[in-house]
Amino acid sequence: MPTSTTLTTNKHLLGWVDEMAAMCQPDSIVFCDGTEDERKRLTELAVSKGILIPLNAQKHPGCYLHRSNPNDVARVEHCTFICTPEKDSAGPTNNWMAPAEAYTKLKGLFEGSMKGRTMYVVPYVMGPLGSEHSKIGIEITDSVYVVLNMQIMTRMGKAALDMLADKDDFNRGLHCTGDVNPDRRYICHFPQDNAIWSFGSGYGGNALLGKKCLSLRIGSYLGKSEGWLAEHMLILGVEDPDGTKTYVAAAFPSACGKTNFAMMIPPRRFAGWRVFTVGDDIAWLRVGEDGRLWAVNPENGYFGVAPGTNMKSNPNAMKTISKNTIFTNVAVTKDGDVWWEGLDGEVPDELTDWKGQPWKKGSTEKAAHPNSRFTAPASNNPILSSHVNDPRGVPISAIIFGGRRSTTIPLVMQSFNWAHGVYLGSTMASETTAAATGATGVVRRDPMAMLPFTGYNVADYFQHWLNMQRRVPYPPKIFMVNWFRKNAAGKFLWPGYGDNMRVLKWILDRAHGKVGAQETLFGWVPKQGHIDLSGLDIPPETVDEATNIDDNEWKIELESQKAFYDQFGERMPRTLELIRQQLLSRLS
Ligand code: GTP
Ligand code: SPV
Ligand code: MN
Repeated sequence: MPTSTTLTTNKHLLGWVDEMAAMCQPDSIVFCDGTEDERKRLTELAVSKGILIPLNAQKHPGCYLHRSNPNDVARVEHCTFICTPEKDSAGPTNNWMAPAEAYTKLKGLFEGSMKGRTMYVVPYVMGPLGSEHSKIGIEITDSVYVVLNMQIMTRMGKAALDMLADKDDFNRGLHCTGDVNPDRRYICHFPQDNAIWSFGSGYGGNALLGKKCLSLRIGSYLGKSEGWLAEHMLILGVEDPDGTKTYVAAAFPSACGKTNFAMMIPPRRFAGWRVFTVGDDIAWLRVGEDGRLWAVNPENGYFGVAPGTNMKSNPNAMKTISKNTIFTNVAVTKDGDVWWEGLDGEVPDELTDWKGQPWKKGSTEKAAHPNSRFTAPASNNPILSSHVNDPRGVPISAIIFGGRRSTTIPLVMQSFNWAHGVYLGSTMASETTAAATGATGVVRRDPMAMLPFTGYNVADYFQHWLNMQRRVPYPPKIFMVNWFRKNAAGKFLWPGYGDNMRVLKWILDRAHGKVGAQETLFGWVPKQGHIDLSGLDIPPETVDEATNIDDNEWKIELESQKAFYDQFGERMPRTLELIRQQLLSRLS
């Protein structure tokens, strides 16, 4: 079936769509224009097919529930491949397949895969419209759910085609839900071809190709060659009572607090302070003409974790998801409203769980899947920064790395310098979460929160980070935080959420050179009294425990970092291993 559309005459695009259609053999092809009319039509179609379930229109106007296949509820790292000619280009932390082998294998799966289905062609832009730094992608998909999510998460439709004009410079993304068989699930990246082929999953980062696949894996590869950074970072702005705005970017692994931090409301003690969200998951960082590092959020919406979101932990998220939101794998109340573990109020006596089964209070099963999510437009966010569409982005004064660690890592620490900051990021570790399939709660190294998202050899990525210092005359200061340290009884020591403002305030003061700090063997930490604890109803000893640095724990930590570095062999930058050795030698 030869392709026709009135939306574009781009020969490269039309030729490629023809080629993909010849392989996938859909019944029909639909080019998406991104209009409200189209959204309504596709939503109605999805409802008629049971792909979307309308929610209580009084409580959640314009909102829908989607239940995914229970075997398809998170990113699948073991099925995610970087396909480069040389295995070494992907490095030891990525799954690798030779491009020819991957294309052959996946052609076998895509062949005839859209028979009886519609092929949607989804043009989208990651980054502000019209910006020379934005990236254009075309995602071909057989999933209406994917189209509707892409419309929220990206600048999608005609605007993207207009921006592309007749150029050949776009990411070619091919996605088919297939039969959702976990044994035939592949997320393959071809950095040299600027292409992504994803088969067998309809979920999140596996299927919304603009997000992790293009903006991070392909993005990081492009960043390496073009001199910028694609990072798994939130971006936020803080305005102090005098009106001065400071921007920070923070990398926390999946389900470790980015959305919450990006939407934070400062505690009452911080009257006159305001936080603004620029982004909650991805940052593209470039050197500005002024020699500072500037950050852009390539996304246009939030694909956020539902469990734990409530009016106390994240009121701005609750407002953001109050309308025009797609919920995936949450539970439903009797009156058709959403529910998840950690939502405000009493646990309802009866629910329909994420699989669509009856659920009773007291059940040992979770009602909502731990990785259940909301897809909400950024424009719903009451504290959205006015700079989200600014092609320059915002200037970054501090970079924060943070993992989920119940021991060892203190509440906050500042690096001695850029290289030491890169070392801190490179050795970051975190307990695994439900955002990816596999065991949860296992501590693993997750450098810069990018372990699953670096599209090339992580040793080269470290070198790229080190090299950035020469490109950035006025670099941000680098910090490490840990909101997740626990006491012996397994209880979080730090209250977290809005109270993280207290730590952020110290970070801002340090970035502006306003306060001194205490030197430790491993980094700068706040002096006694420099973290404002007034109005916080936890004993000071608890905070001491959260900020404590235990030499014995650190000795184990530093020694265990070696095995992680060693796997990179000769490619590993010596600078970072020398910093590790120096820290270790100062201990003994
Ligand atoms: P991805 O979208 O997967 O990249 O996750 P994220 O980094 O945006 O994580 P998010 O903010 O959605 O938080 C994930 C989980 O961590 C939720 O269950 C939160 O309730 C919890 N969480 C977030 N911030 C804090 C905090 O400061 N302290 C504690 N104890 N938990 C937190
Ligand atoms: C993450 O896992 O870091 C996410 C969700 O942000 S997903 O889009 O599935 O990657
Ligand atoms: Mn994420």
